Amino acid sequence: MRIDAEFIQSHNGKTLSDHRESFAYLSGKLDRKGVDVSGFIQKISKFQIAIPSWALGTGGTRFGRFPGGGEPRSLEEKVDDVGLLHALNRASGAISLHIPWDIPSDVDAIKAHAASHGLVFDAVNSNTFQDQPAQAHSYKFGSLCHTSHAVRQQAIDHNLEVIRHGEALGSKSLTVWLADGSSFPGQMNFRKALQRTLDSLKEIYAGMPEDWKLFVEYKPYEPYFYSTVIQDWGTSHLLASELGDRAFTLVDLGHHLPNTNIEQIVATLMMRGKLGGFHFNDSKFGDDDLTVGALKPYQLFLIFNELVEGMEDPRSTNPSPAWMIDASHNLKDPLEDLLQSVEAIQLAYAQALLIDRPRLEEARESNDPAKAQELLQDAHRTDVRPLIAEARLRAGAAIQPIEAFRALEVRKRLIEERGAKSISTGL
Ligand SMILES: [Mn+2]
Repeated sequence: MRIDAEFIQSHNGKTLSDHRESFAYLSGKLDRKGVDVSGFIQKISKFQIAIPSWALGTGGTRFGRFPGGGEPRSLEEKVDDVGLLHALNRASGAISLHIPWDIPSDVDAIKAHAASHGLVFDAVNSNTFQDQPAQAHSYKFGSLCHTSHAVRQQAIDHNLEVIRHGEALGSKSLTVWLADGSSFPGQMNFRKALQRTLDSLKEIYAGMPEDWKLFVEYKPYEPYFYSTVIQDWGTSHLLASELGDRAFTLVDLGHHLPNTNIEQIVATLMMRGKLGGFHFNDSKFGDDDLTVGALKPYQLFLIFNELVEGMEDPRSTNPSPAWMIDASHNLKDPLEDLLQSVEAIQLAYAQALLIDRPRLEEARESNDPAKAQELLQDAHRTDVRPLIAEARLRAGAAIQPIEAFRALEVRKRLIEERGAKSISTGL
């Protein structure tokens, strides 16, 4: 199904006067503070967040999965779902595919299909964390780090194949996340495993087109529980630095031990010009993959404070990072969850844009932590929702995406179209 512009317009009509009132109040306030409100809204509109193909179905835990029905049954339908989101918010104009789950049977057709929704293909993701039915060797004891050359070669070849699929689709980057690790002390020779991983990544890097980037993701534990080969940002940064200029670290918010200062990691990577990509989600305990901003919106804001500082600094050598949601939806409708996630990202970004940077720098230089906190929290406590809604309105999207999604009974219609038992590939 598709959402037509007329429906969105008429739905917007219901809340338009309310919206106008709150937008006028906020923009008047910001005007008086010297904020260029129009430029601000343009920045928000430009900020596009990729949706991963695996987040469109109901996620599971290791104990069970409770699908809600109407899940996309094919790559075409996954593109359709991202198209629905993009029609509602005009902020999710890219889809990130996972190979082998999403190998297109007809590349030109799927490209045209995506373009008809206004979508492009973001980073492609390889999978060496599961064995596929026709596969010669098992990844039970690792992939790029494996003790056996044949297993490593199979994993390298898979990544090269993913690059070829991505090239055909117009992607410009490959994200590598490895499950490689160990569950028992003594099981793995750390030095050899890391060296073999670096050597394997070198072959993948050499197989990338000149204009491609390689993103190296890290994670401290899970699925193995004693060690992971790429455990933290330092290890990822080491690998990316050894690989070359087109290799970068990718930060996934859920891939940190509790209380890690992620914003400081972001700042460090941006200082080095090595922050390549970002996976958004939220968590209480570990890699919980919850809705962005559901638990720690202030932390998300502090992270965006560093991102904005890095992005707006004219001396920064860091390329614009690739933004993606990486979450799993066990309880909510995946599409509603994604709409909430995109909005949470936009809110944190907008609040970070509002920080009075010259005054913040002044407070820092004069060692005034109370003033610095006042300035940060003044931005964070500003209700910027009318600005995000205005950005959507100007782009032809819904003032209230979830309300529109529900008014149109999207899920009911998807279930009618695809069935109550349709299951999407995913995590
Ligand atoms: Mn991730």
